[in-house]
Amino acid sequence: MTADDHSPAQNPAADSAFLRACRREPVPHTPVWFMRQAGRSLPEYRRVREGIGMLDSCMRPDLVTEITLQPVRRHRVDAAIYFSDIVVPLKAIGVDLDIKPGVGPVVGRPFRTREDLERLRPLEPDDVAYVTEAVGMLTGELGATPLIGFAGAPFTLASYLVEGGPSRNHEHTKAMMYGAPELWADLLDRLADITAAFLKVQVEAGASAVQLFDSWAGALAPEDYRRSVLPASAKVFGAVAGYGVPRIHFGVGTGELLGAMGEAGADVVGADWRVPLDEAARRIGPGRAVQGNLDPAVLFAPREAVEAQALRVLEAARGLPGHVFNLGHGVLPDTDPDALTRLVEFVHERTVR
Ligand code: 1CP
Repeated sequence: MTADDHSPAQNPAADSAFLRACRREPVPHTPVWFMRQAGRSLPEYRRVREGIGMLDSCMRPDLVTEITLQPVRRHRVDAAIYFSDIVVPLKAIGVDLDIKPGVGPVVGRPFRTREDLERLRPLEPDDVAYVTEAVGMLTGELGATPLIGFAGAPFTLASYLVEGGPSRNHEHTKAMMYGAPELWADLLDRLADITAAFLKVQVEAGASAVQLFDSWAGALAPEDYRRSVLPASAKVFGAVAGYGVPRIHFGVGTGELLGAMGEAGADVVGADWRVPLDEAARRIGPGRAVQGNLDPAVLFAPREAVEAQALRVLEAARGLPGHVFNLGHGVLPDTDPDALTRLVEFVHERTVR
């Protein structure tokens, strides 16, 4: 698809509340979707995944389509997010990794030296033909509901590759960033190209927006983020700028980084629950919409408490020229699905214009 294919005449989702909010246009109601809405808490998800490995399920367009649609059917969210994982493009170019149940991505041989970079070849669309097929099936089914494509940001992907798996302190990653800055820059640059190629596949197949997950960027001091990470993320956003689809940038614990993240080139910047949205918008700067930011743990409280906290988010966002309601991080696995459905209804009812 080209930029023209994403025009209102070509894309039935172009006039949706979600895309309008991303473009900072007036909306009929505040749009809402949830990070990690696909999978996680839904019994119908567990049923279709039974006996099928996570990465295997990401390569089956029929399963991807079904799992992506499940939360749209059940919760009536304003956008679908493509069911996949941030390590799928790395697997697709032959990196020896797996997603272990209850753990997350685990890399066979962690990346520590220059020779390791040779294991990162460019991503070609044919490497992920199943993505093109699944996005095509999905846009047909979704009609006026937009589909969000996504990828992991270079820093967050690098953390999995260098540590070899999930990490609390990112110590090997930071050791490379501080101790071997040229190797680090080359690693992030390669990851930026792979990430950009992966997002392009999704947009060209019909995704209406993209989100770059830099989940672990909040582990960095602002100066280090600016010098050692921002250039690679900016390269990704630049590479997909020409399609005219909204680009969303998100990380956890990024209160001190929001200004820098706002400069990386996204149209929408997400914030977690630690910063009120009005303050987040001030830090992000003008010309960007904001996404967020209900604490996902709030959903474990009684309905009245969830609604009170959701209202706090809506109050903080009042008057901002573009707000996409979301959680401040992904849906927690034990969340009651009905609490999510009720929250979607509540946000819609409270914000009807
Ligand atoms: O949003 C959705 O519903 C689509 C599905 C999706 C997304 C957007 C999955 C499925 N993964 C992701 C992104 C992702 N994966 C991120 C960024 C978002 C975030 O911060 O939550 C990250 C950091 C990962 C890495 C990952 N994959 C983890 C986290 C591990 C850690 O470091 O703490 C885990 C547990 C996975 C596995 C995974 N990804 C997705 C699912 C459904 C699962 C569980 C797989 C299983 O065992 O069945």
